Amino acid sequence: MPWRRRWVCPHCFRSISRAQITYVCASGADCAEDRALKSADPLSGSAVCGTCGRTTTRLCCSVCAGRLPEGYLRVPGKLVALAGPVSSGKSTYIGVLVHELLHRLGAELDAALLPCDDDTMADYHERYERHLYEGRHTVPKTAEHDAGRPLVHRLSRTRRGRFGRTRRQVLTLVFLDTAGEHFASRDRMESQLRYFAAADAVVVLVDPQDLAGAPVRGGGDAVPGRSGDVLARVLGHLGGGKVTVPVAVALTKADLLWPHLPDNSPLHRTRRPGPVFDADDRAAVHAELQALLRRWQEHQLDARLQQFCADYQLFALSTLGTAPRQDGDLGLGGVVRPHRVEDPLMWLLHRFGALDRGRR
Ligand SMILES: Nc1nc2c(ncn2[C@@H]2O[C@H](COP(=O)(O)OP(=O)(O)OP(=O)(O)O)[C@@H](O)[C@H]2O)c(=O)[nH]1
Ligand SMILES: [Mg+2]
Ligand SMILES: [Zn+2]
Ligand SMILES: [Zn+2]
Repeated sequence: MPWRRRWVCPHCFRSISRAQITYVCASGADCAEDRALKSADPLSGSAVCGTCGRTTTRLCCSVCAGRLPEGYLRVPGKLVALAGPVSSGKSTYIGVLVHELLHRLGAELDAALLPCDDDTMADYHERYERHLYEGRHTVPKTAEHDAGRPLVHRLSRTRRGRFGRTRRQVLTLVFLDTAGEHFASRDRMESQLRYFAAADAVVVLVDPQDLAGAPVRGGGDAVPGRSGDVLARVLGHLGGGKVTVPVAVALTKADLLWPHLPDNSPLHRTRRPGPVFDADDRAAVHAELQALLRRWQEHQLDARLQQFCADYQLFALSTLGTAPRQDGDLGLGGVVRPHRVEDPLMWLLHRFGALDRGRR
């Protein structure tokens, strides 16, 4: 496989060349060397630390000092970015999705989720897991000044094709979990520009309470019409003309919608387990959501998507499975019971050719 000339750093989203990628010593506290090991070629596979003499395979971006995931130079994978307005459920989605991939879905899809480094694991626990799964409580609102590090994971899967051929596909999931306020103004949005410019796919979260005609309006922070504005801004940053990368638009908090939907609505169904993309189910859910948006007088949203995106799909998911109590304690006895949180990723894995062939 020919080496590429440039890579996108998954931490600062700058385009970096071979000269901007350096080895660092991985001995930690055992070694005083904290600078980049200059002379070694990043493509050589390893370098020896001149101070402690140990071999290291750890590569960093010399612009931001962020660590590149194992195997990143050879397989950068598809970078998936996340967006959504205030209180749309971004932090909860990250917290629950990563947990599901680590504990349940990974095995079901025969896929491995690898955190980029120890920082990612520590950040994940501190910001999400600790609250949701130990405190049985909602995650705190992301502070506006919080310039948190992006959470970088690699989801890799080996697809079994015909004649026993296998092919590895990697999604590099980069969650830059900023406060939703950052999407509220054009200025703030500039800082996120590189993030979206670097994305190979985008997941946009929408709180149904922000949709003007939805039967669930009235949540504390809800601003009818806001989702459409955010969407327009995000799409505007994805490219001058038509956005060509796949865009997954997901209504969060679908549990609020369920009581208002007929029993036979596809939004009640659960996904058939297994590493297979169910095209019929996908089409049914997408069509149902288009119909609902029309009924809620939100055809603007869908019209914008049709106008600006070459390739988009609508999803409805519930990260918690039910509304939390007023004090933030989780309902359902404190247990997180997600519904279809994996759907946008399943679609993207399918789009990037990483799932097995259907049974049909
Ligand atoms: N009913 C219901 N409510 C949810 C669900 N997930 C999240 N919420 C509610 O939505 C609130 C906001 O979720 P967050 O994940 O903090 O939203 P965010 O997009 O990170 O918000 P900012 O950090 O302010 O940008 C939570 O505190 C919950 O009260 C869900 O699956 N169902
Ligand atoms: Mg948040
Ligand atoms: Zn960087
Ligand atoms: Zn060293």
